[in-house]
Amino acid sequence: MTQQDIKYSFGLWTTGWQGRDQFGDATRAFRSPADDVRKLAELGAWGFTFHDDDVVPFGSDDATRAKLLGEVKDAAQETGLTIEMVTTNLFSHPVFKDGGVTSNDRSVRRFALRKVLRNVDLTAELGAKTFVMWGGREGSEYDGAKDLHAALERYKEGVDLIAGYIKEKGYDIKIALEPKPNEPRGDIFLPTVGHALGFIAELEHGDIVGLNPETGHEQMAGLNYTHGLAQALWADKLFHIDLNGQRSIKFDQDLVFGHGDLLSAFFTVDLVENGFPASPDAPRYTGPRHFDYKPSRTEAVEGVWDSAKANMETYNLLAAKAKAYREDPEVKAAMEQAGLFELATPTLAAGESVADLLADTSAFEDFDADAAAERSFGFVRLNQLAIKHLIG
Ligand code: 3MF
Ligand code: MG
Ligand code: MG
Ligand code: MG
Repeated sequence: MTQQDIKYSFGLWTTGWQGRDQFGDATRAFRSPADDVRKLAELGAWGFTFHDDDVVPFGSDDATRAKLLGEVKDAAQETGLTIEMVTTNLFSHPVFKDGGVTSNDRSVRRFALRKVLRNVDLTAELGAKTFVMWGGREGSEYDGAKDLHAALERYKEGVDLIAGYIKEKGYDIKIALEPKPNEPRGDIFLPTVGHALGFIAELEHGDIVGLNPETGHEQMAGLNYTHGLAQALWADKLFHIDLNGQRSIKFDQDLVFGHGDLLSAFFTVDLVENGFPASPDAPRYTGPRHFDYKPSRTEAVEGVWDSAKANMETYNLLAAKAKAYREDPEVKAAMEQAGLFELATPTLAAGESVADLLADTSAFEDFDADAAAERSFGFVRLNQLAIKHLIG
């Protein structure tokens, strides 16, 4: 893929964020989502995404809804931008203060499901192929406040109901769950990629349910985003990505991609653009490079667009660096020495059985563990080559 082919998309809630936070009011005026679509197109984006409430304020009547959605659809048509993903806001209105599909209040759960199903219909109508579910309010502050078993049962009931509806309607849509450890809830259910993969395995309709991992969310849990993407790919569940920046374990910063852990961002881009170095047949991510960031509230409108551009520019720069890294013969030799390709060789030979392994004295009885322990893998040299490509 050349840089020109990279498909960038943005959530309308990103550029549209007015800067209201826990401690301060909005620092920017409201702009119409349709105008932001036009501006994103001008900056070179390929697509966009939105929550129902980003475009249609909660509680709007049908005529207002049709009018506002029409404006965004027109802007998409006019600019050629693709609406690639749609998602539901089950977190802003106070009714969702104890969650949507896992609220202790059954009437809220039924309302949440109706809000989601209506949005699934809209997703199909707009031709978007991915439906993200971020359960930001699905969780608790107090362990005694929830029957955790029942909460997971209700989560499963909700996701299976939605996935079952998608199948019943014959929609060409996949669900992508977005893990996050905390914020706004003290603890959010499905806190990490691994938890979400475990959850999907228990679903009835898990075949159309995958993941939308976000850089900062994994990093808020102290985890490695690239490793998370890799495991989602390995499970064939990487349906979508939310790229942004985060500096260590703290509140959700939603910085520009690369403005957090830059070296980690380099390896994220390397994986997404170049795949696994020793596993050419492994699943690859083919979806849009989607940014879910927040233009810092210190910025006026020009800073909003500077930051939107910065996401794409940083990604482009990292893609070029990662390509050069992969093509560098010195890197290839260092990878060889590091045993990267050796790891792709199955541990048992083709047709070899456990009995054969047990009978192989060279594997154990005669194995010189001390000699093997002397191997220097050269990981530091390999990493330094990555650094040289990144900042050289
Ligand atoms: C919050 C998020 C969400 C999700 C969105 C679904 C508001 O930290 O990341 O953004 O990405 O709800 O796409
Ligand atoms: Mg987020
Ligand atoms: Mg975030
Ligand atoms: Mg996100």
